[in-house]
Amino acid sequence: MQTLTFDNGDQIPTLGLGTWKTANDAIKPVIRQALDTGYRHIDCASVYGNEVGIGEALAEAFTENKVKRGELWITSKLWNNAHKAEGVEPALRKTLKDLQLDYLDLYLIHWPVAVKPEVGFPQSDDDYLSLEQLPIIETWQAMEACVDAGLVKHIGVSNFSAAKLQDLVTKSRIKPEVNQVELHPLLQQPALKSYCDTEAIHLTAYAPLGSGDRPAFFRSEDSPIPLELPLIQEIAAAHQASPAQVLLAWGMQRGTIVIPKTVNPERMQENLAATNLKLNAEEMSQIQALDQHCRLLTGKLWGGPYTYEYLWDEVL
Ligand code: NAP
Ligand code: SBI
Repeated sequence: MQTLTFDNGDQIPTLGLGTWKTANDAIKPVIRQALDTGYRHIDCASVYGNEVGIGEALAEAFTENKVKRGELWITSKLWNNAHKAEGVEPALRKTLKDLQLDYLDLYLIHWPVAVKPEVGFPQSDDDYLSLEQLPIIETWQAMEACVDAGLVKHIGVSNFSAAKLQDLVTKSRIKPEVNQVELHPLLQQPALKSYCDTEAIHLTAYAPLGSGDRPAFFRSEDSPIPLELPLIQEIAAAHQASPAQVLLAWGMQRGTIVIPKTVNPERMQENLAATNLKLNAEEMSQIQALDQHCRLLTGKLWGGPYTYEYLWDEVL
């Protein structure tokens, strides 16, 4: 198992299983299969609505002595409606109850976007709380308290720009150790990567295969498809590997963690085997040249004060 190391020596497997879009009533066999295949890192979130099913799969695997808790890396995420200081620990405790765990390895603020506690998905501008009304540092201090309480070992963020991350780093007692963002050859985010490298913050790549099954709401008609890029297919053929393996190997070789989602047992095996594929320096630099700064999951899903420019600290 290939890993990256945290300051305290803890190790996160560089390849984990994504769980977004797998329904609660379908996820139990998927997690059981993943553990049997050798996955030791699962990426979860309360908003995916499937943590109960994941918890049942984990509990069964522990009872059957298939794997021990200490051998797993379990990440989950705080949803946007629980950013108020008093909402953070209850949200984490709900996730722990659903997952049937007594601690998480990593808990992330899912988005730098706050909505009112009674709102699940915002429908109108009135559903939002601005970052002036609810500064991220207040949420972060409640995350730090969860570490102090032994409920989570590491804390981090997701969908944070370098500017938002830097602001948090300067204000935090426990520094954010991970930022989970969209990363694939069409969206390489070199400036964010370089900032995270400097601060020793691990980057996790979501949608590392291009999120081909993302809901229509997130798609634009002419989006390119990373798995279908001719260069990716040529490199795959040269290594007798699959395009998915090339995308994942590229992500890991540039020092990021990848969390491909699949419900298919053969693809699970294929994706995990990408840890054995080594690309050469020329292939790495050819893939580097594919960057188009193209977000496949656009940040245009939020309203209120959370415009694209405000969210990503860049102009569209
Ligand atoms: P993804 O992993 O890039 O792509 C998933 C799609 O690729 C599915 O359609 C899957 O189909 C297919 N696939 C998997 N392995 C394949 C292979 N070897 N060959 C061809 N196709 C393959 O997309 P994602 O699920 O959007 O992202 C991964 C994970 O990142 C999520 O599940 C979630 O855990 C996390 N995420 C986090 C955020 C965030 O805001 N923090 C946002 C998005 C995603 P099958 O399942 O049918 O195999
Ligand atoms: C959801 F369950 C619902 C909406 C949604 O929008 C953005 C993308 C996202 C997310 O926030 N994290 C994901 O993995 N997908 C998502 C998930």
